Amino acid sequence: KDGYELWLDYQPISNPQLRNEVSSLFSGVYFFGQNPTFDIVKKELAISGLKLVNQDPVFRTERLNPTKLWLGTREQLSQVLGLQQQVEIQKLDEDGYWRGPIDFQGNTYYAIIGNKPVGVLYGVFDWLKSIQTETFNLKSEKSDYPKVKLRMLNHWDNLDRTVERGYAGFSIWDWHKLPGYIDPRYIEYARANASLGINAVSLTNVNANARILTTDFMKKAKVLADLFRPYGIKVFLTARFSAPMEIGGLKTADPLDPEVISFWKKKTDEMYSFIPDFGGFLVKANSEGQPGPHEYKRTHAEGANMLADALAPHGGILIWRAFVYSHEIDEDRHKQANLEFVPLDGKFRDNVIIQVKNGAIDFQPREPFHPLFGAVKNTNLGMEFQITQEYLGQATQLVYLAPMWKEVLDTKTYSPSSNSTVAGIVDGSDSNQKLTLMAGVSNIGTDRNWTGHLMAQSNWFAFGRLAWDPYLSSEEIASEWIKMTFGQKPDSNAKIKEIMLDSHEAAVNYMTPLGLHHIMGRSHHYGPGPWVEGGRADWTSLYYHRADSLGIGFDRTDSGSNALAQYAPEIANSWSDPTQIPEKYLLWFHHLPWDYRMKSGNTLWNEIALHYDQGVKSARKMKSTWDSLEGQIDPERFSHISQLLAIQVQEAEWWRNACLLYFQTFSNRPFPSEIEKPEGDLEYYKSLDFPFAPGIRPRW
Ligand code: BDP
Repeated sequence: KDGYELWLDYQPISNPQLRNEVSSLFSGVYFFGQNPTFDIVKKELAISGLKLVNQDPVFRTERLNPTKLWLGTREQLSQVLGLQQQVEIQKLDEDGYWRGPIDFQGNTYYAIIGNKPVGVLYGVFDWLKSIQTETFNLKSEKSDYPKVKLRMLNHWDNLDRTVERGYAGFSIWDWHKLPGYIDPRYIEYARANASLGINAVSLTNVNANARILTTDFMKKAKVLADLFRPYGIKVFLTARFSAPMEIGGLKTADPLDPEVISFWKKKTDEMYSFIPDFGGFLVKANSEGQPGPHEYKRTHAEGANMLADALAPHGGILIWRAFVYSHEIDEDRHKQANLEFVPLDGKFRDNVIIQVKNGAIDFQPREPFHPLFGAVKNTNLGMEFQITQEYLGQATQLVYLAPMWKEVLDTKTYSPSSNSTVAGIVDGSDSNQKLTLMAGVSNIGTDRNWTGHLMAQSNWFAFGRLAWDPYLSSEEIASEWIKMTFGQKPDSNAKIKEIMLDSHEAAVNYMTPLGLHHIMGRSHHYGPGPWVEGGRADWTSLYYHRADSLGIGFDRTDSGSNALAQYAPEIANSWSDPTQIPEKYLLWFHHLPWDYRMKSGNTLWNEIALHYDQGVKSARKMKSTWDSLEGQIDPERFSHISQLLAIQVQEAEWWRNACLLYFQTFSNRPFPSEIEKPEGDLEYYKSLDFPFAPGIRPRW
């Protein structure tokens, strides 16, 4: 067991009643129509039938008895469904499904019905999941539909197969061998995504290479789009704003220049000639050196709308990232996206989505939600999470990210209405936006187990589940994943779940407790680097922690950068008060004295130290809990995870020791007595060098 099968490693059912029921359903399968998606469903039934109940499905050509399992769209089944039921199913949106028993002419059939073929595929995956998790009930009905329209993976994959911030090997897109060679992984990848309801993928890095828009590369992308289509997955590509100059021979990329407009129109038309259902472009502009409309004194809206207009006749979507900040602007980086985008609210075309990271800085272990959520009211906003663990231990650490994402999704924004939450804005229920998006920066690569750390598969899974339904709990998602990955073993599963649910808080504690942020090693972001200084200020740690002899933290209240004013008054007011702000965000918004009294009664210095130490203790507990499972988990996966947890414990100690020794040079206070003495001194930790840390941007 090396993890290649992901959560689709259908393990034999032991429960005899369930086995009989499932066997019986597999013994008579009838499809009410034919299409490429149903061919995929058939394949999935063949794989799962054999593995779950050791039986090949029997596909019948006659609809009536002895068929048992009926599959089709609502329209295809209209003759056997009551009117009321058809209406109910229709309400489930275009990607929704219904499954349950249907009585027809004296017999009962089990039916899986979608509004479209892909709904049937989603319904079948959900049904198979209910079998894997032993929750299937032959007699009960279940219906579901995705709350978010575009459920999307963003690959940061370069055309040379390196992956920016990738920790699981190289890119799975073998551009060199495409279009001629189809790697079987492409299919496994599509299958895994479809099993979660992921319906869009952007194949290339946001730090884009214009070459992807050349005819040769369009032919390559077409092969992937054709493969993914029956799985309900649309392909997007990243568009480099300067492409008109790089591959179009123009002297400018000014979005208002007629030749530039015509370049993009022609390129887009050409793209659609290869991929008729092409999703659209994803653009990073005027951010971290990427070209954009500002070079021509044009706004983000002018840049985005020009591309959106090229896509609109084909039904395409333009996704424009809000991750913009510049060190030339003397303004807290936290504020820059709102300063740019709030004045443009309402100026973007209907087919534009602004893709906003979950927090205003950059995928930190814990960030308060991005203030664009709630501040912008007439623009489509999409969420961008990072599945790859750039700032969260990369591929050596087990950090289950659902609790972090949920914390953001569940937060109240108090705007547009007093009950609004981030999830409600993202899924449109609070914002009324029709075009909704949740994107996740992928953690997938060529490693056999796809994600480097086997447990990081749970983050791909959790992202997909939350994009489908942002109101699911981290715990239920973990339970599903564990059962589907490790099988039905109540004792060990409870322990794995405990490890997963503790892991995010553990990492926050040993990396960036109490609102500290961006204190990782320079450029690779691996390990601690609170001392990083020099060069561009907003890429140093000192810019963010602001430790000095008086205290620590970034003052973002009205006595400081006043970033807090970008939130609704309910938040700004209470978070401006250090006694009211949740302590987990304290130093994000406040610079406080080392002897500041925390709610626990400890001084701030002692509290910081105890949080770091608690992080180490939690990591050790995760390791010992895992090790107690020896013999209950297959040896290959047991050892893989056990070894990585040993590294995680060392890294947690390293983080604690390095950060505390460094901050102590400012606080000038002793460690609380219970803290272990660090192994090395500060100079030792500062001297550590990682020239080959994975996932580094080649040019940084
Ligand atoms: C940062 C990464 C950088 C990405 C950038 C982005 O360090 O590699 O290019 O985000 O999101 O987190 O564009």
